[in-house]
Amino acid sequence: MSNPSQGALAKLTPVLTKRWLSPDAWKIGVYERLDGYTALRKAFAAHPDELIQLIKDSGLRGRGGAGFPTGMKWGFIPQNDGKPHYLVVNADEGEPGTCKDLPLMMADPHSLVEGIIIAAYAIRANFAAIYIRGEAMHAARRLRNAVDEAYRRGYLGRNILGSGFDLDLVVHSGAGAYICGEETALLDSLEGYRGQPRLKPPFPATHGLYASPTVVNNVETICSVPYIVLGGAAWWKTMGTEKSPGPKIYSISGRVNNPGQYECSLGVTLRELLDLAGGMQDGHSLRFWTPGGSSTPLLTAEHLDVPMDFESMAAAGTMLGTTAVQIFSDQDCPVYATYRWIEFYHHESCGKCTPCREGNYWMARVLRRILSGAGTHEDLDTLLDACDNLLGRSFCALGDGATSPVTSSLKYFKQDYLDYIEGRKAPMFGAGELVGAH
Ligand code: L3W
Ligand code: SF4
Repeated sequence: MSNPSQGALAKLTPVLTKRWLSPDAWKIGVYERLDGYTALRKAFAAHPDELIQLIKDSGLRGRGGAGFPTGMKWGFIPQNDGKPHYLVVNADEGEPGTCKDLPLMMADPHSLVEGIIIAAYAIRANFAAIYIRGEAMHAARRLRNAVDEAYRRGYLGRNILGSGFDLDLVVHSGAGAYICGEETALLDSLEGYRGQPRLKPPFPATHGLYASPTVVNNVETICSVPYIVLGGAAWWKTMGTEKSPGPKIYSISGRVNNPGQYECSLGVTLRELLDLAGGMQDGHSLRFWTPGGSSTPLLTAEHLDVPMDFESMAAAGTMLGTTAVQIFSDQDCPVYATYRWIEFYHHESCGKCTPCREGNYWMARVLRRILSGAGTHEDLDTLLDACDNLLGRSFCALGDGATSPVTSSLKYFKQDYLDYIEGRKAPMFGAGELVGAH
């Protein structure tokens, strides 16, 4: 294992992660001693519109995968419309490889609570909810504890800190469905219905929870807000790139020595992240990787020096996504990895639209046939044809995302597919196991 170089360490920008090494920072007394809830007091001294403008000026972009400008989203909420407004935090972190919101909520739950109060004040919402994935019971318990503490200290409830502003906050656990990370499926689930995506437009900004104006933001997005309030938009923009400003938590998993979360300015490269993560494991060399979860097209060792910001990743033919950097080596098979991801999409497809429901079913079967040594050259065309029928034709982003591993692995690793088809590679499954492909 190699230690990170001084150059790599200098790439760390601990902003959202700065309290992670402080013992008990999740308790409200410790959080307050570490500057907690000072941003809230500063925010209450400002007009809500000034806060929306501040977030616009900071250039903060959504940290859930799409990178939509946060201030613009807040600005969409109609004012003086006589309707209730809602803030919903998407804590349904489920994108394969993504592990940044859960550690953030475990280590520093009050930064989320504080960000929620400020955001709700800015958009004039008196009710907020955190929708957390069902499996994360430990994080839900920690959040509920933080919410109780905040009520007891007067940061939640009626007339918060004498501001005249009221806010109630609930923590709602989902039931473990990936699709409920899609914002409109999440809203349906929160309303008590089966979680399935709604047609967009209208967007949640005008027709969200209970058909009222609603902001849905990712955990990391909302946790960024108190720091921007304290440090200002100009300070925030000293990190990152012109169009992708600020710090970002990159979660690194796979064939590295020190997997984990590394907070760096947007635009850090994979080479620098690998250095921070202690390098590749002994005996492994980089073969392929995801920049932001399995819904973002694979990259290869050619892309070690591409800046990991929204624009540069798009120019490289992929997406920044959730910055879930999954590292695969020369000992990993891109065809098998693709199969496992498609099995995941097939399992998690909500079944509402035909391209995704049927497309993922058939792609999983075809991939398994190839891996069992019974594939044909036509199977590669069938896979691409299925992707053509999914991309842009699915009802929501899950179907689009499922095409990413297939098209990108065929782009970079077609020879691996041919090796199975032409018998140069030993099958992964016996022919009898094909029956299990459903
Ligand atoms: C008002 C308009 N609001 C857009 C809002 C919209 C949403 C945000 C982004 O998918 C991606 C996906 C995953 N008026 C608006 C408007 N908005 N136009 O802006 O919208 P959109 O449609 O670009 O993205 P999305 O549907 O939120 C997110 C990718 O992220 N991803 C993430 C997966 C992560 C999870 C998880 O861990 N829970 O699911 C990874 O790559 O594939 O492409 O708020 O309402 N005119
Ligand atoms: Fe459901 Fe898949 Fe269609 Fe999305 S794309 S609505 S997950 S079936």
